[in-house]
Amino acid sequence: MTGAAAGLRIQPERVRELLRMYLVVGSPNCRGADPLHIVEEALAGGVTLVQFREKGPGALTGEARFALALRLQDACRRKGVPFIVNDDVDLALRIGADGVHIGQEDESAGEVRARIGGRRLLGVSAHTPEEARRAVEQGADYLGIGPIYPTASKADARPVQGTRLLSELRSLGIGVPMVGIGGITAARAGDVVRAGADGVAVISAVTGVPAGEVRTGVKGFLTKIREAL
Ligand code: 3NM
Repeated sequence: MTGAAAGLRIQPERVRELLRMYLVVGSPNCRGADPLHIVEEALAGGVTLVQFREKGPGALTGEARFALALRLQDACRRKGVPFIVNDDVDLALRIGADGVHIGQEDESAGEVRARIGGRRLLGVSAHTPEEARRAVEQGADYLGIGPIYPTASKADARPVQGTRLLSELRSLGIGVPMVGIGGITAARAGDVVRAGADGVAVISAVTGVPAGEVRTGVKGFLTKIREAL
């Protein structure tokens, strides 16, 4: 990346704050509830970043998927919370999203960074120190590390790794912003942060509870995260 492009990047300390309580959501995770309602409640509870991940059985496609992305993004904009898109760079650019999150199976981080420019957030899932280093070299703003605990929300999740990789990356001196993901509950959030994560990314602990409990659930997460920082 050129110096000028690097200069546009979101500052790491700001990225760390955005990762504190990171909601990953798509309609298949909402168990029949309106995803917009779940996202609005989660925003009211204080989520700091939202990722649109419309994947898995029953996932919307085409214009319905596009329309849902716009509705959720609009709710996030009203609260000043960044909205990013999983995998689909075309969708992210079409809606003017705040960033993209990619896995190791998707386009390379370098290719995605070139497409989205310096100002948008780029997150990359990493499972080894080598993957972590490569993602950072290619322009990732943050790393997603998981699955920390068993998860039912991702069919092709890698083997559970506990908090080991988070601590290993920190002990190797890799200081990039990182978020833990996979099976994280409020009760476990403190352990994930103490192992070196800047925050936690969750699906089911927020989207899988009754809609009336989402807001207090998110607040409970934030309490545990703040205690552990
Ligand atoms: N990515 P839940 S685990 C989307 O390991 C995702 O990279 C993972 O959902 C990874 O909070 C996961 O319900 C699912 O366990 C997280």
